[in-house]
Amino acid sequence: MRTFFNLLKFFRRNLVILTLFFCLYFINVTPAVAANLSSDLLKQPATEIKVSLGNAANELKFEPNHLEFETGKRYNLRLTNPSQLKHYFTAKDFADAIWTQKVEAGKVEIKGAIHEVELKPGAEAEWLFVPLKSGNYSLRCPIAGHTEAGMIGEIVISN
Ligand SMILES: [Cu+2]
Repeated sequence: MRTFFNLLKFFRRNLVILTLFFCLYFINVTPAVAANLSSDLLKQPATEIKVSLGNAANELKFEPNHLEFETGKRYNLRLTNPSQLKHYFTAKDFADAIWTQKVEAGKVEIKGAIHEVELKPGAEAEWLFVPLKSGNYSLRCPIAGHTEAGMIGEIVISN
């Protein structure tokens, strides 16, 4: 019983420090995951998946509008816009469930978290990422009238 009280006293005295360690642990999860991924997974070739934002006939839809990914695999999502309209690839919850290595467009590479990609007419972009969290996520183009016209999609991440 005395040991228990001593332990309790120890915890109370060190609560601030313990809390701090706990916080640091969570803050460090993403960089730790990234470090693990970069060591071996990023050397693997990425599975290529193509998605067209709109089409040559200017129909307001994603082609395909259903995407499937698996956690722990590396993907290269190739986005194209063959239409004469500007479109967005917006999937915020999906973006939170993946680790983005980079987004490449033209001669530019953007590293770090990405939540939304805008493609002007004729534009192309490559999104390299590794899904981390399984779930069903929604995709849409938030330009006025586009979501309403059916420019929506579903993204499934499975384990
Ligand atoms: Cu659109």
